[in-house]
Amino acid sequence: MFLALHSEGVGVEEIARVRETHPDNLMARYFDPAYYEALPSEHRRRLERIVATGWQNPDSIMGAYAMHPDDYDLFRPYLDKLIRAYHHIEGDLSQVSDWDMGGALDLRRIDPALDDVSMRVRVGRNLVEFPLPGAMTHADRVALEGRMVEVFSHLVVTEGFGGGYVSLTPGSPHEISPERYDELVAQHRMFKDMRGDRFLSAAGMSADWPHGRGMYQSEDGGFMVWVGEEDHLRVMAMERGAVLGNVFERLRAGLELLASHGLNFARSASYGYVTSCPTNLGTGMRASLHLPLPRLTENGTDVEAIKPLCKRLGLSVRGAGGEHTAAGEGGIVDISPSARLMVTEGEIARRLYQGVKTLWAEEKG
Ligand code: CIR
Repeated sequence: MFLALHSEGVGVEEIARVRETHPDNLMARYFDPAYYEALPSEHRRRLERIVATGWQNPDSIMGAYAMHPDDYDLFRPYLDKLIRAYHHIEGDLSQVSDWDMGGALDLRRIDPALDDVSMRVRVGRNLVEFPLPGAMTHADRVALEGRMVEVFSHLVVTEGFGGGYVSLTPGSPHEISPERYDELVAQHRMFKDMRGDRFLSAAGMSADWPHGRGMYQSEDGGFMVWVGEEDHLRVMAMERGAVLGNVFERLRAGLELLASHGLNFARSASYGYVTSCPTNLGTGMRASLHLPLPRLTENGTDVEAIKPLCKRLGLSVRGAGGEHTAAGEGGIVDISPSARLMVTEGEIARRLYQGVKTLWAEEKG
């Protein structure tokens, strides 16, 4: 086990083996034993924890999770290689935040029939004052939740928000029953038991489950904040309708409100918002919507069929039920712009709109 990495050098051999067997594992591909050996021992210990998920799960595509907000600076000579390879970035790297979408992005302008589309935008955010979830202690997790309960008490009395917070922490005044939790998971509103995810678990992110975990939900259910999952916060807005810009705007306003109550989100000039997983760096954003494409997906039986076209459009596509699922009834697929880094929030919104336009034209033939 890598956990026995307190003796010098253990683990390096494991990583070399993974590099041979799994060349797509970016952690292993770029791991440089000379760089690792040259680090002060305290930093070697820190790096070992970052890469543990990747050699314990050789089929990882990234294989690393940051443990502290400053890891991306401290281990830049190594992590920068993984980040650039994953995000396909050469040359200067900088990230600015800009939510300007250049319009309302009303899907009815593409087709009046697109008036009841399920749209969801989420971002990962982490607070500067805590270690990232993989390195949090039980006390950190409880303290983070306590901090957020205080912030949510303001949202609950803010017009346009309202709602309430539910907790999984045993004994919390906000604790919900296991049945209610299962219901929220089934509705895709609450996150699954993290212990079921071997990638997160190897990184220590499922530790102390279910302590410090919970969710805020607005009165109308359109704005939510997950606490204590892969990032300290997963902030999201969702809506059924036609105006894509409204969902982005709601999320932006919600983030601003959270910040106005003293939350300080970790950021890096090069990599934007700091997230546990290097794949989410930049905007930390995943913006998706459900689009019925029965013709292009052979009545929903073949999501693979549209992958090449989606790739050309810079979109990721998956079944409506999540990764590795078939398309839903009527050929409904989930599409989202793939880029997170070196792209603005507004540009992600425009790419999603443009993607719908192109796919819809193809579908209608
Ligand atoms: C991996 O490296 O494969 C996992 N830690 C998950 C990476 C992020 N997931 C994704 O892009 N679907």
